[in-house]
Amino acid sequence: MRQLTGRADATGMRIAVVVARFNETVSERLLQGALDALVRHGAAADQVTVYWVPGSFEIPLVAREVALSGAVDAIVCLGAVIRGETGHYDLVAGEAGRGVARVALEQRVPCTLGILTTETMEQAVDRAGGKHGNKGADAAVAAIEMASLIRSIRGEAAPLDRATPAAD
Ligand code: INI
Repeated sequence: MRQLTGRADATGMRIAVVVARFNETVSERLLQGALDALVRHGAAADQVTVYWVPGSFEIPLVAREVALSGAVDAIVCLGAVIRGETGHYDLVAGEAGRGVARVALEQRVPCTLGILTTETMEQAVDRAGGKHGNKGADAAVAAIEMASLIRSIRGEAAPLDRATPAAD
C-alpha cells in the first residue's frame, strides 16, 4: 500500500487569493495570515495575486473566472460571515461555501475555504490571528498542499509518500 500527500512547498506556484471586503478588519487579518504563510512556504510575491470583492457572496464568481483563466495553481478564498451582523447569514455563508466547492470541482483547481462563519465578531477575531489561530494561514497552506497533490496525481511532479507512524 502507498500513502501519498502534497508538499507544503509553494516554490514555483501561482496562487490567487480572493478576499471579501465585508467585515474588512477581519478580512485584512485573514489576508495577512494567508500572505505570510504563502511566503513562508516558498511562494514568490510576484506569483501571488489578491482579488478584493465586496462580500463573501461574490467570492465564487471571481474564483471561477480566475480558475478559468488557467493562470493559477490554487485559489485561497477569504471572508468573514458573522451572524450577529446579518439577517441573511445562512444564505451568504451557505452560498459562499457551496460556490467555492463547486468552482474547485468543476474547474479542477484547488480552492480552499478561509471564509469564517461565526456568531460574533469576537469569535471571528479569535480565528483571524487571535487565540484560535489564523484560518487565512490555514487555508493558504491547504491550497499549497492540494496544488502539490493534484500536480503529482496528474504526473506533473514526483509523488510524495506520507510518513507513516512506526508500528507498535
Ligand atoms: N458578506 C460577508 O462577507 N459577510 C457578512 O457577514 C455579510 N453580511 O453580514 O451580510 C455579507 N454580506 C454581503 C454579501 O456577501 C454581498 O456582498 C451582498 O449581499 C451583495 O451581493
